[in-house]
Amino acid sequence: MQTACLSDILQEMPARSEKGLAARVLAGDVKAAARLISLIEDETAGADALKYLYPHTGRAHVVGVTGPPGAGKSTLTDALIGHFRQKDMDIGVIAIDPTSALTGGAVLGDRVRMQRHSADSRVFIRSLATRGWGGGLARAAIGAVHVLEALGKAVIMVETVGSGQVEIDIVRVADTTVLVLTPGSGDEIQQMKAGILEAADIVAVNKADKDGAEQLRADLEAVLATNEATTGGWTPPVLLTEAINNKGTAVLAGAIIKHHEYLVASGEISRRRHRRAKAELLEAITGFFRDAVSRLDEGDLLERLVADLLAGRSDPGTAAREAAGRLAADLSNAKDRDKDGL
Ligand SMILES: Nc1nc2c(ncn2[C@@H]2O[C@H](COP(=O)(O)OP(=O)(O)OP(=O)(O)O)[C@@H](O)[C@H]2O)c(=O)[nH]1
Ligand SMILES: [Mg+2]
Repeated sequence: MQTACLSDILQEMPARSEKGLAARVLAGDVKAAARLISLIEDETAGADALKYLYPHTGRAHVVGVTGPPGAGKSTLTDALIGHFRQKDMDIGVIAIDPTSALTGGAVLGDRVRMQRHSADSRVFIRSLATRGWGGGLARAAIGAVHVLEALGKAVIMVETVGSGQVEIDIVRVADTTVLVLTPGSGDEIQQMKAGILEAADIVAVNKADKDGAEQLRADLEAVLATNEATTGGWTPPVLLTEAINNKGTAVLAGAIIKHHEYLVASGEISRRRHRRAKAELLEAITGFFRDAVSRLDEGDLLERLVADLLAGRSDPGTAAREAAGRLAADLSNAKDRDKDGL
């Protein structure tokens, strides 16, 4: 009994400090934001702080910048920061690379390429490396976006390396998705047709200083023209850029702002926010169950059910129903604890 009380107290402690952290983020404290993103990244905590921040989110324009490795996403993002800063906008950047947790290399590259703005207090740049792909990464990315929204950023850019599902997950977070391609990637257009290209609101053909940029633009425009019906009133522009020479980047920045205006005027922004909230909710629900399932192994229930199976006293379906009943009870207890804590 005593240990249970102690563990309850220990559980409540981070909740209290996270409320303080949330208050500091809302007051514009950059260090608190960085600390909170670290908590979310480590998946150790942070959920409580997000609870306090959530009512203050949803005002930023979230821009996803995605594309194959080395396409120039970071260099382009760096140029875009410059243009948005000229319009006096506060900027947040989250650079995500699912492989960087292993190599550490790309994160360093992103930092170096965006360091031009590191001294600007109104630009917040953060690399995010999480252990897993898929759900965990998407959850951390959405969490980090919320922190920067609460911090008061007007534009939040999320850079992700194109890699199938992760990329699609991140696209669901963004209001505007910029796909960065380079000459030489023409063969991939057919493959992309079914996936990421359909999610692109703006396509940047970067490294336009190289051969084949015009051809790639023509090919992409041809493909995108056939997608028009699915994109409503917006046909994704295909823009030539040379990020290293800062060419075409002002036009790209303009297109991003124009797309936001289109989203607001057409009401499409509400549909996208609805989609985002739904994806986030489903992810949170899945997280609840995943955590609860992993805790099953801690008690003796699972072993007893396995013993029943082996002894022929039960079958997997019946045993699973019993385990699910226990999970439901656990979740409902957790809910009661939350209520008491408020
Ligand atoms: N020739 C040429 N090189 C460019 C251009 N833009 C970027 N680069 C170079 O391409 C390389 C990759 O640029 P990054 O901005 O790091 O590309 P990235 O897409 O962020 O790369 P990852 O995050 O590693 O996937 C760097 O060496 C850049 O200098 C461009 O317009 N033309
Ligand atoms: Mg990069």
